[in-house]
Amino acid sequence: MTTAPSDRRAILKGALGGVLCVGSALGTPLGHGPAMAAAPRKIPFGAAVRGDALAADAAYGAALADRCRLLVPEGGLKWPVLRPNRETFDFGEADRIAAFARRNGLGLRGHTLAWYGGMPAWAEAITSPVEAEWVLTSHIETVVSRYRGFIGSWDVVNEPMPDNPASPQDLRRFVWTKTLGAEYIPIAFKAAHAADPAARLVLNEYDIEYVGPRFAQRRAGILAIARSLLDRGIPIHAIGLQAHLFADRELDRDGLQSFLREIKAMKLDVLVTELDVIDAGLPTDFATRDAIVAKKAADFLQAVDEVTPPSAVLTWGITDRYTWVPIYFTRSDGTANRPLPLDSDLRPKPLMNVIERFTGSAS
Ligand code: 9MR
Repeated sequence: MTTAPSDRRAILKGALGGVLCVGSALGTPLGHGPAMAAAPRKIPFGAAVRGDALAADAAYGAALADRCRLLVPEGGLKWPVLRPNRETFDFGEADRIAAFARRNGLGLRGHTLAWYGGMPAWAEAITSPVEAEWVLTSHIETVVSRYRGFIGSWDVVNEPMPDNPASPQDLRRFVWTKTLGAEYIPIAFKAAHAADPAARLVLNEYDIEYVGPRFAQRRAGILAIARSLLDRGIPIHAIGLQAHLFADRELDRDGLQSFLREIKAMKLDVLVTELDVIDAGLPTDFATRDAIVAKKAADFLQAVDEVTPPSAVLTWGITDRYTWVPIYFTRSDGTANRPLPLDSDLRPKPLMNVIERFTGSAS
């Protein structure tokens, strides 16, 4: 759930007569000189959650409830889970996660409405533009309106850029671009807005924070999409930085920050939506590895924060017990990956401390 800019302002407790002042989350204390000390700000911290693990593993649920202010289903709202066939919507897993969030007083984000990943074969087989627009918009209408008023923000379009875009206008080839071209993006945002006018609508992307032409092109592509939506008066509220960080890749601080300045100039929010640190190339020793992982995340968060404090920070999982990373990035030494804030025994690692300090959730 994203927060309005006003909610992102930290309350600064004035030492002078206990006066309460409201000031920028990062900025200098307002007003009265050295006596004012900045209290920690509050940025909602959340994590992606797996429905099967939640059902089977009580300690995992307790860790999520204890550490998070919001959750996002890691798979429960994706097309292959919701749409086993054209006629059916299966909300079982998403509803169980929503019920868990409600029981524990947590917010929920929605992920995702239009994404190439794992589209069911029946949908991928659509060739008619008219049918494609109907299937896409009716899906969005049904899913978004089911959680209207509870899911506060949606990753409407996820990963629109190809890995190596030929130009900023290049888009990933899958059923919606094959049938509707670039127009699938405004169609999706308009449908999401119609289904829940209060929901914050997010364009979510990965691999935009590194040095090199491929990453610069991906940043330019995301900016072009956002600009085009705004120019047409189509609602978009935020850019999601997935932030699947590679521990051994160099961040392009300048490139990332000028990208963020453009987003800020468009008056869009920024969220960190899927933070984790891929440790496949790091030393075996846990303490060394965990320290490098934490430092990479801290460097990234600070670079973002210097331009625009994110309205939420979510990690893609809470514990190394349940992470997507080994699907693609297993370690050659045979030890398990350690990309997330809690280890596989649910003990906090230095990454947890970095996030708690950054979001103010430790205080
Ligand atoms: O972590 C998710 C993994 O469990 C799924 O198998 C996979 C396919 O649905 O998606 C993973 O999540 C991805 C997310 O939806 C989009 N950004 C990249 C994430 C990691 O691959």
